[in-house]
Amino acid sequence: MADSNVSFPTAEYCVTFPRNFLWGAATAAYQIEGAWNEDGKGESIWDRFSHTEGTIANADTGDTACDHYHRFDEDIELMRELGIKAYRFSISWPRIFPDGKGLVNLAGLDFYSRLVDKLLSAGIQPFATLYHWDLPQKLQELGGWTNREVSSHFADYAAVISKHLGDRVTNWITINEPWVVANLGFKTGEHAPGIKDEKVSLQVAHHLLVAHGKATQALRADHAHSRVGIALDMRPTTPASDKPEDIQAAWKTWTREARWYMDPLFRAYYPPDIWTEYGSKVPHVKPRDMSVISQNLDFLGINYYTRTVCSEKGPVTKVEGSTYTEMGWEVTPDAFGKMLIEISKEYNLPPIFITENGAAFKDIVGPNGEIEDQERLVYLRDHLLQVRVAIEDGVDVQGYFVWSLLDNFEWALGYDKRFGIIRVDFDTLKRTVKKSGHWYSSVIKNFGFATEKSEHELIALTAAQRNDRR
Ligand code: IFM
Repeated sequence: MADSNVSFPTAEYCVTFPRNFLWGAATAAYQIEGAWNEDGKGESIWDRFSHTEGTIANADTGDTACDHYHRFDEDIELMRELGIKAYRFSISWPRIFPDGKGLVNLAGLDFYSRLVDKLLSAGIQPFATLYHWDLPQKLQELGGWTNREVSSHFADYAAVISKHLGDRVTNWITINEPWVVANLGFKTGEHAPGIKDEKVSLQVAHHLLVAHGKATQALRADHAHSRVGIALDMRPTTPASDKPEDIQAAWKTWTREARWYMDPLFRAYYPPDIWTEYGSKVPHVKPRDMSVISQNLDFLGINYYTRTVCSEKGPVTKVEGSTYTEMGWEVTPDAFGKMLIEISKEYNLPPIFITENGAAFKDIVGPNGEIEDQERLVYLRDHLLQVRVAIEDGVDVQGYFVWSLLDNFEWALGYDKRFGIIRVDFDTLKRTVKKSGHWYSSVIKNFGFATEKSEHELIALTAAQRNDRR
């Protein structure tokens, strides 16, 4: 790999992380693998959805994506060269069970077995996610997540995966972003399977939590040393003003999106205030469900991208003076650090991994093919700084996974939104490490990074960090 061409600002401060902090990168099966119908894989709801006209920008599909299925050796080699210590990937359920249940597809298991072996031989710890949204289409035909039975099929799938990979994989994430699955898949319909019904979405959210609980038990059954967590997308909310109505709007949004999952997982109940407000839309909960959902976790995965500013009239989409990513998401690192500190005080949490954090920006390819994605670099740096601040404040953050290793299929938005620290040319499938990737590599090697002496950063730095002066 070519030498890093990262130039640092004139450094006044060095932000250093604990030596055992785990530096990772994340992806998901449907977004990168391609090979949608190869080697016995079944159809997923995302195959079906993306093959349906009018669902995805530019009519993009995940049919080929980054072709990681055939190029995983190259991708792992790139990670090894960058010094990445952990890789969070997801397993495609229909690659293992083409019908969602019943017969196992050995070729699918073999793919993930080879992937894990290759990771371990490169010195990279695998973090496997069992569900990153690609439900087998055959299960959708039985009602998908609206059908409680699917949570039992998920546990059976978890057991098979644990049996075959549990000798080599220790860290598991059951479900990625249940709020997104329930809301974009079943309330707004922007995601597969494209249903628009709030009551249904609340039942789906409950079934996802039950599925998480059952899968946790299944993963631990064969391998007592398994470490299990869930990845929650968390958008802290800020009231648009001091008006009580705006403050209440912010609290309600936070409750619907975050506490609706945090409370069942860590307190064994749904938030009573919003439960009452949902009225007849609340999910049907069976007597033992809350104890299945709330069993101890080994870690909490947090996916963070932005905050939401709330007013009584709804979310504020443009905040004066703020910068925004290509997703239209406000860049808000301070809200990240603050949220980590606040939730750690509010809940009795296990260790935290930042299981996703990153940004989509337009990449400009230079004359020699280089990608100077300074905006992404700054985004990552400022968010990592907040992770460090939270650690200093006593929050037990043990690792960080950049989203994403590769540019990939950004769901309903197709390939236009690039999140990778490695560029993928979707015509040739050539990979090129971006400036942010070289920078991240240097962070890993140096256990931290130099930062400019800006007022913003100085305010953020805690007293102890200030003593880390070079
Ligand atoms: O690409 C997604 C990922 O699949 C889940 N978390 C958010 C990312 C960016 O939108």
